[in-house]
Amino acid sequence: MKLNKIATVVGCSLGMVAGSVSAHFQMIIPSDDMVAQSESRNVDLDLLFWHPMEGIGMSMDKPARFGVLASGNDQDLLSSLKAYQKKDLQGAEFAAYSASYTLKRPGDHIFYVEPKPYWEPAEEAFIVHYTKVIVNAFGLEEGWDEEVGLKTEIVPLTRPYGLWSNNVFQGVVKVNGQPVPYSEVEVEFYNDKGDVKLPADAFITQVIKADANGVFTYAMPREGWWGFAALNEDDKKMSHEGKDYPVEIGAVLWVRTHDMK
Ligand SMILES: [Cu+2]
Repeated sequence: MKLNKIATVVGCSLGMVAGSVSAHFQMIIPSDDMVAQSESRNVDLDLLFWHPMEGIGMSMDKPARFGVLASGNDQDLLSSLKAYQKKDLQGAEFAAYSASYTLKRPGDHIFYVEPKPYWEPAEEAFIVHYTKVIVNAFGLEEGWDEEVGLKTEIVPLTRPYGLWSNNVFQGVVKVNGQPVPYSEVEVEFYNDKGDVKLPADAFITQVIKADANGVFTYAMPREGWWGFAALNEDDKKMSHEGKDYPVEIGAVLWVRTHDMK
């Protein structure tokens, strides 16, 4: 536990050297984003707290909530989580979680996680990233635009699977169910193989803003997993060692693009 905490601080100071202290992303990466009738019904989910483009790991605690919304049913999956150690691109190990889920019915499955508040010493703030990913089961394209009802949430306006590289993706940023005008959205590619060359630090995290209706737009330039993190400050503060600090609430959504071959 203590070692993990030290490793976390080291991980984030590395991020600071690279100039991207804020680019933490909660992640839920499924083994498949579209499961056909002919495929295995099993989906493996990887839960990480990471700097996805730089491949810098951080350790995460067991989440406060983890579940799936499908066909109008909200199912608690917290007890299915298994802790494991995930190696980052530098070869350091960090606490992560995985889960396995068997798809039973056709339709869209919205997997979501609410992590425990993470104290970030470098920012003197708590971070809570409410994170979603959508898996389509057996071709029935229904449910991807449902709201889970998280404190903050990106609701997709573009169907979040079956996306080509270079497609434009749009979503609306909500806090307490209401769109947030001009909300800041950070975008990162999950550079899991470490093969993306970064000409300057500004390429690590793309920064965009939602419009007056809370709608953001981004075109994803290559195949793989892309994370969108809409960041806002909670109206409540949290206490750390007797002092109150701000809480960054992030609405994170992961989508996968595929190259046209
Ligand atoms: Cu970090």
